[in-house]
Amino acid sequence: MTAGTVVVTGFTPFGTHTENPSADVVRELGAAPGAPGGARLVTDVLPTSFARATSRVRELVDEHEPSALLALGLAENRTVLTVERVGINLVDARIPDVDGVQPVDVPVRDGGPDAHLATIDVRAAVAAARGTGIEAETSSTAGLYVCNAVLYTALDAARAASPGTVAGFVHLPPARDLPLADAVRAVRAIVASLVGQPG
Ligand code: PCA
Repeated sequence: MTAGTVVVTGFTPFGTHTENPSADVVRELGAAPGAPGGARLVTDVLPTSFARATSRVRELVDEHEPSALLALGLAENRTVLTVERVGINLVDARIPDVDGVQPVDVPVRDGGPDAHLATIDVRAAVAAARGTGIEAETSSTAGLYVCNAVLYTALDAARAASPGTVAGFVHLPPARDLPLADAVRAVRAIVASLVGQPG
């Protein structure tokens, strides 16, 4: 079996942030020669917009039918890399998104299941990140903002349109807690773990 296509996404800055390490990691991954684990890598930086990020994720799944989709985002209040276990069908935005939209207590998808468990091997992803020498943990909440909406939507889209696709989400702490080079190495190792190959 070949490693197939892996889609890795980051997010634009949002709120008061002028940078988003998830976009920086995605740009570095896309620019580096040799995709992790021999996969065909597709990278994209999503706008931190509920409407545009979720529709783009659906397009990426439909267009590439990837073997794996890994979305990355910034968790401003965490100090270590976390691999999310679940996306839930609820939005409660504490700040407006980049389109100025601030949904409160609405579903990600009307009528969708309450939650989707991540379909990547979460423990293997944590182990892969730790194997590069950094701290990493599982997380049981991706929040109720755009990151959770993207994880839920990726899992929802994969289930409907591309059942061979596993999907998951990694929250990165701010760069002061995880320098860019370390984050890139850890994410490369996670991507390699998704396709069952050494990094
Ligand atoms: N973090 C936000 C949205 C975009 C990002 O990088 C979140 O955790 O929902």
